[in-house]
Amino acid sequence: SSGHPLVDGRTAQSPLVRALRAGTTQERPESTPVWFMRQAGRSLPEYRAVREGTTMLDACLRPDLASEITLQPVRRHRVDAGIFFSDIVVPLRLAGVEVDIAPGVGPVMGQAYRTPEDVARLVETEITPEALEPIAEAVALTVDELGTTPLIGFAGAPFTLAAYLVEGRPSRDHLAARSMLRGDPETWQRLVDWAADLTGTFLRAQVLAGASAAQLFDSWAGSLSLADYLDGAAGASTRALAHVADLGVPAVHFGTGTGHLLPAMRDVALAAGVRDVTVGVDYRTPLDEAARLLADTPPTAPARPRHAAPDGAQPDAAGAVAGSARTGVVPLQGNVDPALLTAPWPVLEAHVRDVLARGAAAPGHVLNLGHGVPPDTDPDVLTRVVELVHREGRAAVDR
Ligand code: 1CP
Repeated sequence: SSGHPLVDGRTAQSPLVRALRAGTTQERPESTPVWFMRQAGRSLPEYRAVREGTTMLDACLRPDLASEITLQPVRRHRVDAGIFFSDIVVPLRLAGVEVDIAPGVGPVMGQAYRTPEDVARLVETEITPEALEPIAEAVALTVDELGTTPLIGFAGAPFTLAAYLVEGRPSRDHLAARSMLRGDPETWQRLVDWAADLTGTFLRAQVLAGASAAQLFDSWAGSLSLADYLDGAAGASTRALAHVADLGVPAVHFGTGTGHLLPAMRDVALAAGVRDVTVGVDYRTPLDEAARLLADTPPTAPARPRHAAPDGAQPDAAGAVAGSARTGVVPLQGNVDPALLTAPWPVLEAHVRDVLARGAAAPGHVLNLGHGVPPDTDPDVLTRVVELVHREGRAAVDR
């Protein structure tokens, strides 16, 4: 293999990349692509076996392990994409910030960053190019193995990262973070701008090393009102995505509980100069309703692509973006309810068919869960969902 898989054409015709580009090409792939957030991890016995004796963050920084864990669900389920095995707090660790992932809990910081002085010290840290080497090496190993299957690189959005930093650990309502956002907007802005560059650097390293798409996870953005999102999170997320906009990869912007934020999340990515924007939708908002919400709230600023198409696939990219900007509807990713993975198969099957039917309302659809795979999921159920989607997606196109 040589060069970047998207640029040298290896992944450009994959169902995933074509679905993510369908907003500008207006061409759906013949079968609906499917992958699962948190497809690697505790639901897989082979994951538990290779992770044994290694902490989560150490596993993320060992290229052989990170690559193997990324490939496991692709081999097992035949999903249409790998998602790089890492975590949204890895760039913090790479910058030397004290952070651990506590089993069964999630990211725990060495301290909570709550005062202007805390934040002033934090923003002095940065990622050196050498610190990114294990990430680039793991991605390169992985895309060599994946061949024509695209790898999705990802990073946490500044708000979600800042929520962990200010709270110091996982929280439900993110009260301390929201208090800083409104109570000390200057310190807050310093924090999220720093987080944007940190997480953007991490994402860019993955794309440069061979990821064919980028996903920004703003998992906790749903705890913000639209006004707080626009004032305290959107600008920093645009700043993060601007780190990859010139590279020409499609981007997915995902959050949970974000029914009220979907148009704003689309606009954040368009404002960064990302040409192919997909919005990730959680299980609470049916996809046809999400498409309607996006259509009813067209982008506020005209989309202006900053770059040429990397593979010459879209000669009329600027005009196509203007088209999608006019209607406001972009491809959607989602949104099978993870709770139904443990329901009787006929219930899950009917739900997946319903999600596929509603996904037809968007110019492109990537089937996924509305949030991550729960750790107690039977992996055979996931394989069965992949088989169903591939069968049904094809039939839907044939109709
Ligand atoms: O020991 C273990 O097995 C740790 C469990 C685990 C795993 C497998 C954590 C801790 N992170 C991960 C990997 C991970 N994290 C991936 C891997 C790739 C894949 O999807 O297969 C990804 C994409 C993430 C991203 C991530 N980490 C997010 C965004 C996605 C989401 O689920 O919303 C968030 C919020 C985190 C923080 C985090 N890391 C780990 C946990 C349990 C959490 C959530 C904690 C909380 O509830 O606040």
